[in-house]
Amino acid sequence: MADSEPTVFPNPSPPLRDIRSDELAAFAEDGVFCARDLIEERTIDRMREATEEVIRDTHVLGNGALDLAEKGFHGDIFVWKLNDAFRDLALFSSLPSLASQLLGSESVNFFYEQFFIKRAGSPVDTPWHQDIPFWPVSGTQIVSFWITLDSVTRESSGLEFVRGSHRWEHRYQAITPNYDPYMMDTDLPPSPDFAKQREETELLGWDMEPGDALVFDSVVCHGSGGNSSPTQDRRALAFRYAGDDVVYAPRHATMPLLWEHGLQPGQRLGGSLFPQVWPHVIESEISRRWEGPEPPSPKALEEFFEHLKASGFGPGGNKRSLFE
Ligand SMILES: O=C(O)CCC(=O)C(=O)O
Repeated sequence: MADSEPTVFPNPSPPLRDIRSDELAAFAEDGVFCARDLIEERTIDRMREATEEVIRDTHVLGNGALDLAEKGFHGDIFVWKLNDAFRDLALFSSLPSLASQLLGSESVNFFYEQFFIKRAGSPVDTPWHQDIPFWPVSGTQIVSFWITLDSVTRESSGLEFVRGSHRWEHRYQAITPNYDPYMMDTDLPPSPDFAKQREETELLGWDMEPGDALVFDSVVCHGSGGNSSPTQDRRALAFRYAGDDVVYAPRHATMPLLWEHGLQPGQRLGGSLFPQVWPHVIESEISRRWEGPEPPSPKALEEFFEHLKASGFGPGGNKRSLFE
């Protein structure tokens, strides 16, 4: 029998630039910084096209559980499992190398990505929150890159952060832009609305251009208003990476994992849902995805929608999910 050809994955793109020491210091001290000129123009162009395509046709929970399309908001998660532009940015771009510089971790795994689209005039705000209470993981080494595909200001729903809040001990209830009860952990208190406490709170926010990225910790408090620009959409992608200390820690009221992952509680992230991306990808973890799109597990999806319906939140939108 002839030996099968080894699979050749794309070489990761080298970063446009490394993370500077002042940026590393801001990440440690403030929990967030705005990295200028981090992402190549051709990647931004590809992701604009891919995002619009995903909103139209290909969704995991978009156009359903995560959308408020009638209010000009679109969101979705784990799109990398279905769309190749999202996959390539997650696994083969400069982000894994940049994440390794930020996390100081021996290896880095891709955690997941999500997008947040607020069309011009969308009133949908992003309630103040920390990210970690949303997730069925624990650990400190998680970094998010919030990549804007459009020019963004506070008026067009630029994110703001409470400086240094990543060092706070307390945790707040995670609240999604559609106030999804599935994700609300009633054991935790709701977050204050820090935008209403500007006098006594140090908020950080930046006007941004495509190619810039907000880089932030999983505990720092952040939020934004709606997009009050009459003409400018606000399209943003958040790609998240995890280091060595991040383990699977299932809890109630956290983001649903709609693919089989085979992890036991306490186990380091890895495998086909959270593949290693630094210092290199592991063929067995991504070979199935390399063959083509990987839809979510029908059973997990069914359970999720049942749960949503039970809490009064059925999938909406014009189209039903492709996977129902
Ligand atoms: O873009 C948004 O409105 C929310 C982004 C966010 O909260 C996040 O990426 O953690």
